[in-house]
Amino acid sequence: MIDDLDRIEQQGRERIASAATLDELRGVEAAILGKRSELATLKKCLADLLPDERRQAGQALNAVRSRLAAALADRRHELEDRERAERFSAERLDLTELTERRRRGHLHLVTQTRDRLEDLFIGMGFTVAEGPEVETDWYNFEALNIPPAHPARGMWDTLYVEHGAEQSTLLRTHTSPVQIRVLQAQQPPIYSVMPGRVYRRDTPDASHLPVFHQIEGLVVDRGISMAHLAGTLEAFTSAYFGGSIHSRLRPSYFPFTEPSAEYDINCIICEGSGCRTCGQTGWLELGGCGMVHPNVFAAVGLDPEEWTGFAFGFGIDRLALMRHGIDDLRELFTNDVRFLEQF
Ligand code: FA5
Repeated sequence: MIDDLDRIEQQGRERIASAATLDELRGVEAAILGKRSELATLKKCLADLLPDERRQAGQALNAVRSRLAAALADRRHELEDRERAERFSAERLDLTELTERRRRGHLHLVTQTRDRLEDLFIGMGFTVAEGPEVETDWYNFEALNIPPAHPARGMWDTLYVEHGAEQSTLLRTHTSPVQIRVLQAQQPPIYSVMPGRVYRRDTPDASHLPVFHQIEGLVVDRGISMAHLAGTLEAFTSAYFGGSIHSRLRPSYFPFTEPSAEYDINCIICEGSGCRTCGQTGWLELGGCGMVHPNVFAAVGLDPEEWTGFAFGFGIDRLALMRHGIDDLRELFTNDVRFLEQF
């Protein structure tokens, strides 16, 4: 039996050493220490031996069993360490390599333009305010001197939200309702710009999108005149476009300003000769403006005899277009990375 035990231990150690994975090792363990192993069979034979022999053989058998169990445990630790190391190296992420190889993203051109416009107006002494994109009819129209059924409502093809009374809640069609919110929240003097996203049922083309961005401007103080408006727009134009661009104010109509004007610049795509971006006119309309209408002051309880002001609303997307010589607004939102990464 002792010879058998030596052989079993020898063979057992060889099998343990050659197990290459934890799964294989579990198989080896069952084969050398399990119920059907040679050791288990030998243990059953102990009963046939004389008591002295049985004790000796039993001790020898238990010693082999525990040495094999120890060898199994050592090998298990070795294999666990090796498998863990292999898993770590397979899952390893070299972050330094990642930042070198993959280029980092950056802000979208429209966001960059909005930030730039904010900086520019802050530099001119304005503060920045924001308002909600889902608005009530009162803020978007009524408080701006556009009562229900007023023909001027046709200037903004409106998207309504199913909330409250019919047509009482809408996606704001311009940033002008934020003028009202600013006028309600603070006392003049006010020098504020209000950027944000706006919505209209406009069919997309080279210069129109159904979802676009505007930046509203509002100045309310004593003794503000149209000359202040023209001077501010002039200063803005050269700060934003840098000298080479000419602008004009064209008489227009907005219910919330009187007098009103359109602010146009000469189209930089065709340099004034006419193209699809400027609708063959040579000029691109960037915004509306004018002197705040007395009815707007009345809606927020300000005395129009005491306070005067001007307001403007520019299309941020069109400003981005003209500054970077892009000929189609839709390019901004097809999100082709090859296009966007140029800016
Ligand atoms: C307005 O929205 C007025 N609230 C502007 C205003 C504010 C006037 C304060 C007076 C005082 P208008 O609908 O013209 O006006 O739009 C202003 C600008 O938004 C346009 O000149 C244009 O630059 C931009 N814009 C208008 N519609 C679109 C569109 N569908 N896609 C992209 N830009 C647009």
